[in-house]
Amino acid sequence: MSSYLEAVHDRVIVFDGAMGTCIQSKGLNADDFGGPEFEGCNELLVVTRPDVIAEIHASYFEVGCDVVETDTFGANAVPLAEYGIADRAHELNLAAARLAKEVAAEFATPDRPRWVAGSIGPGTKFPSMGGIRFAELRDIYEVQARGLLEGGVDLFIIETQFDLLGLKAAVIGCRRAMRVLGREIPLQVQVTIETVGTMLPGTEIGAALAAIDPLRVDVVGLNCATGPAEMHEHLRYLSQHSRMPIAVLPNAGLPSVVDGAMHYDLTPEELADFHERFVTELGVQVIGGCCGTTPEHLRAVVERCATLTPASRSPQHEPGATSIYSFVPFHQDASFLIIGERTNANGSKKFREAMLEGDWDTCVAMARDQIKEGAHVLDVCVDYVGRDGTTDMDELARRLCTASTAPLVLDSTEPDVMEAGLQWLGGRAILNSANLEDGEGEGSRLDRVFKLAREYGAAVICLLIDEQGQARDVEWKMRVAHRIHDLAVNRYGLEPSDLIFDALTFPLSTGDDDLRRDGIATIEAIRRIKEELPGVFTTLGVSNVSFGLKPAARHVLNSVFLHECIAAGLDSAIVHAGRITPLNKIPDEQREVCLDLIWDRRRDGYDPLAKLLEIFADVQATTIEREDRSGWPVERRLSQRIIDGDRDGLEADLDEAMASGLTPLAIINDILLEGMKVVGDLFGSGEMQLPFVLQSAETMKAAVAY
Ligand code: THG
Repeated sequence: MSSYLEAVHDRVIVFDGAMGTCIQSKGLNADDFGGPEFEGCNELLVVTRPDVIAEIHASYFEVGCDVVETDTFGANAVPLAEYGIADRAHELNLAAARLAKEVAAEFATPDRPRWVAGSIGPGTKFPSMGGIRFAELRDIYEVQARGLLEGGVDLFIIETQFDLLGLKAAVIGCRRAMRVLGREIPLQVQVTIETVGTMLPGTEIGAALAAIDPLRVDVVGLNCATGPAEMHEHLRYLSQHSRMPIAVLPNAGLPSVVDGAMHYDLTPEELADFHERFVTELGVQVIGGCCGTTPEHLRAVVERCATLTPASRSPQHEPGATSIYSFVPFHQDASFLIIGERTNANGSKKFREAMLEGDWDTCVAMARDQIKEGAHVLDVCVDYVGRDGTTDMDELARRLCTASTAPLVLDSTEPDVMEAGLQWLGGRAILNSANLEDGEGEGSRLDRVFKLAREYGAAVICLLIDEQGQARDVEWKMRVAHRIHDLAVNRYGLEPSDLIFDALTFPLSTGDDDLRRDGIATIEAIRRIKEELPGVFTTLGVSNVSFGLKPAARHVLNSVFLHECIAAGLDSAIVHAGRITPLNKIPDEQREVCLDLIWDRRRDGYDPLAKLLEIFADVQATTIEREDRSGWPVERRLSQRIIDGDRDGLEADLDEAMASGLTPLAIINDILLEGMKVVGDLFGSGEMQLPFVLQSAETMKAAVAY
């Protein structure tokens, strides 16, 4: 283990305070930056005024800080390009790291080491919003990380991250740099929670933790945006749930503007008060300061906190998936994890046709409808013969990464298609699926999917298929399950809770004698997987069981089969959420016949399958209607459209309003703007996230244009 991580486990570690606001207080001029065109580019100072930066580092070591951060927060090609010096990223990181290491060497003694953290900021582009592509950003971070590593930094601090996708690009970029240079150092990752209580796109702390945990970084934490008071609740969450040590580097309070300049009010003693509580009550192990904190702040923090003993924690790690908004645990207390099946080019004609036409709005609307119907997670499959799946996945995932509040299951036979999706998802996705169809060698499907899962921090659905095909009986299913589990854990370093086993079922609807007992084998396998492989989860594509039957019979058989599987321990299922019927709503006769079919209770003169077909001979499927708004006054329909961001049919409603005598201006001012006001309130109170506000704004724009 690195000496830094050993120290983190032994005692409280104190980082330095602000770099940026300290530089500002030095009153530097254009010449100090190397010319007026470079003024404000703090990262250049490591070559133009290394004395100033060295002095700041020294001022923090002098007051007793253990770690200083390099002056490289914005030293990657994206922010540097704003000064026309993107090509100097490597040079500046190398110089900054060497400079900080020289200062650290002056202070370090054999029993008092001092460390240098290579600072990696978020840059100025937002990959989740399409401002820059994941792969480009990852490669840019790799260059920065190589410079820092070559300059000798002791750890990376990926900080002030407001977009989980950018954070992931930074982590993967650092890992690639470490692999190339053959030197492993710890990764400390810190996100920024705004005063509204989420990260900038609306990311909750639980979502951030669930995305970061499977990246297997060494320390997780918070910095910037607010003072320590506003961080308390988020730190409490980390304290209760994070398996990693926790870092907190707050600003010196919320900034205010005094005489046209940012001003931070928190005094050194106040900062020390907060840190003392964070350490002794929440078990925080790494502390320091961000904007507005000075050596005087850190002196007080060191004096008060350096010798404290952090409270001991017993964090409850919860396995799950996450969108960039909120966390969904795999284990659902009162339900099963509902995976929506409709966003599938093979499983829905409507979805397939929309995809083939490039009608992505319809694809996205189908995703959102499933969430309204109760899906917790969405299965997304674009596989279609003759299409380039990576392009289709790219188009779809770039939209769903912000438009879907639910996390995604990337369903494809092609690992490249999965990766095209992963490159848009800042949260934690599930890969569907790995199996042993083509063995376990290098480059096999299982090998590629498990490597993607490790690199991007995804979970994996594992199908019980081996070189001989889909496992039919229980013993075969269990052999495959154990084999995949052992490979995942021992060879790929995945954890049991990263794995979701799919025991697979053949249709019970064919009448084929060979398949009659397949439902039983599936249920028994679910029970044994939960028993023999502790920590793993289970899932099932339930609708497969009823292929070929008419819709009404399918809904009932699917619902009854799902119920039997859940009773055996099934954690999740891929279903049409709106079509699952609770058992008590299914008439007894239908339920009994489905149970007889599932458990293969044929008797002389009684075949449950024949009986099922007979019962449903003239039953039509009931469809669940969308809320009927036709009775609403047109004013109410229009303002609701703005709130929902629903453009489908907008023009007809506008025509109707104008025909009723309302002027366009009155419609805008009295109806549409009322809707926007509601949107504003929902956003302000945190109930609506930014991308949905944008949808509403787009609808508003379309209405005004019309
Ligand atoms: N296990 C795992 N993944 C899977 C499956 C599985 N992914 C795909 C599939 N099986 C689960 N998804 C579906 C999606 C739709 C249907 C069945 C399974 C379905 N669709 C209707 C039909 O085809 O009749 C609706 C058609 C329409 O609306 O056009 O039944 O087992 N891991």
